[in-house]
Amino acid sequence: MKLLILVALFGLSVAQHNPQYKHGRTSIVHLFEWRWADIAEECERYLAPNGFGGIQISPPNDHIILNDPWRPWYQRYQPIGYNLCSRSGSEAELKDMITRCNNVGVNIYVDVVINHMCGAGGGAGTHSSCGSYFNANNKDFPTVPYSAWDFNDGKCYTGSGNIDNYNDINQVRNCRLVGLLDLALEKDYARSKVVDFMNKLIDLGVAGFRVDACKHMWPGDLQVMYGKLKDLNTKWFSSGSRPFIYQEVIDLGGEPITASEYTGLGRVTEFKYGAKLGTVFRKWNNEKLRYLVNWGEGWGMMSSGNALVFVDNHDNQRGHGAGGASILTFWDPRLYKMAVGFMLAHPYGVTRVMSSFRWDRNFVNGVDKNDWIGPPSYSDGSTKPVPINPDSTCGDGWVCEHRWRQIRNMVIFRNVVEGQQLSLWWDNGNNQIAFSRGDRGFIVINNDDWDLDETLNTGLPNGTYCDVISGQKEGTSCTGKQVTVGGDGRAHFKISSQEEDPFVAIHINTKL
Ligand code: AAO
Repeated sequence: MKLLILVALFGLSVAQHNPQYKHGRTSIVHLFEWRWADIAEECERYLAPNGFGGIQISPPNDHIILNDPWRPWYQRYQPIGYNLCSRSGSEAELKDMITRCNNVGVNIYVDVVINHMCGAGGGAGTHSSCGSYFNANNKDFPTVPYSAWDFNDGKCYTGSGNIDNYNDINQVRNCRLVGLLDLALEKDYARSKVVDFMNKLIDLGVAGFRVDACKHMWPGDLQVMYGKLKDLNTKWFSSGSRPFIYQEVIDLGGEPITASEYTGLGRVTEFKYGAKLGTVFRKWNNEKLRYLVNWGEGWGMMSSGNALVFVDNHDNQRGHGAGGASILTFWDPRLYKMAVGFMLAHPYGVTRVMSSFRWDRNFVNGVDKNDWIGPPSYSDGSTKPVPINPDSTCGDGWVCEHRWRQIRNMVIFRNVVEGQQLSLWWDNGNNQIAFSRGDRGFIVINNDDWDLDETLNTGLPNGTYCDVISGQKEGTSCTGKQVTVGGDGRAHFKISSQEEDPFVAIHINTKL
């Protein structure tokens, strides 16, 4: 009996680590600030045909509207209530999007902001995305409803009421993160409101949640709330499927709160991944690609089964959150494509690809004064649609990294090699590396300042393969480089250090 209970508990906790992907897909794309109507289209016309597993969407609930600065992206991290009208669209549009994406096998993961409501200085009025009245001065959020009872201030002992010291666990969890009104989630009432909100989304068909600011919530409170979540909607998921949970905890070391306090509850965002990978690809601190031979746990990261990984996210691509200057983004496209390619080829973690919008950066003493700028918008503040150009890139300031050939093709590569061991590692002792994923895929990267010219064991069956970085297989022909693998599994690779993309990737589905 005891054993049965243990198995049941273990099964439950493991289930919350499972992305519940459909059709053997393996990656999430964060469509940061996209409108629901555009996401629905993108699922049908692009994400499903190209094997994307799911989408992280921006917070869908009622949020503050700010004028100073004008409509910053981060207003969506200041909830006013849990009604589902946001900068990305109405509840009807959200529902239509979730349905259409599920129907083509693409999961939706919702970024949920449950630690807090708007900033203490948010004022009073109806300046919210649903147009609902609130009063931040007396902590009145009538649509939930929350009142002063539901907030933590009585338990915070800093003079400012804010988190002043990350070395004090109580401050981090009971005080206000950058002045945001901090919910008292040890109370059944507040918990029930959060659970109702998340369960409503589950009913609509979402597959799970990116839980914002988990460092600032007590793991025990989260455990109770996660335990009250419904199973996923059986219209699209097999019965008994638990919602996927990945928690935002920034743990770069050096603070008393660690990611490991949360890994029993679900996955955790591994922030060391992008910070260290950026350092390696930039060759800072004498780092070399060859050191990636034991990438993952060997680099002091959490175990693969607990990790949600990414090269950059919506915060650290613009100097918010953490990670620092090493973070690679679309602003450094050549290194970025290589780093994302490496991430998608490597078996560690559940992978998330970023899809951004461009903004006018304005660096003053190394700090971007325009880090607040919101998505491409009309003068009334409403978000612009994502137009698709004839060459399949996006217009109007939408970067769409997920549509870059090199990145999209590596998302497919990851699906093809799923479950295969990393093997046949090769390096030149410096910044040229290669490895296979069993007998299904092989990648070679040259980040040295000289050419790579090597014959390597690929582990693949003999034949001619099409490189998915310089081009791809189209019908029976190849628009990129061709690689000939002999009966002994060996193939010759030549990658000039001057190439636009100095890496090559082949997999069994690109055999010509
Ligand atoms: C806005 C304004 C504020 C204003 C506030 C209220 O910018 O000036 O006071 O409204 O009116 C986003 C924006 C915020 C914005 C907020 C609300 O980023 O600028 O505030 O919406 O609109 C911490 C949290 C982490 C959080 C991150 C930004 O732990 O959870 O800050 N990320 C999430 C979201 C994010 C969002 C929120 C949370 C809030 O992804 O988009 O904020 O919903 C240390 C700690 C980290 C801490 C960072 C940053 O990191 O470890 O936990 O993250 O500091 O404060 C080295 C260290 C590293 C350290 C880092 C930075 O790298 O190794 O550990 O330095 O010091």
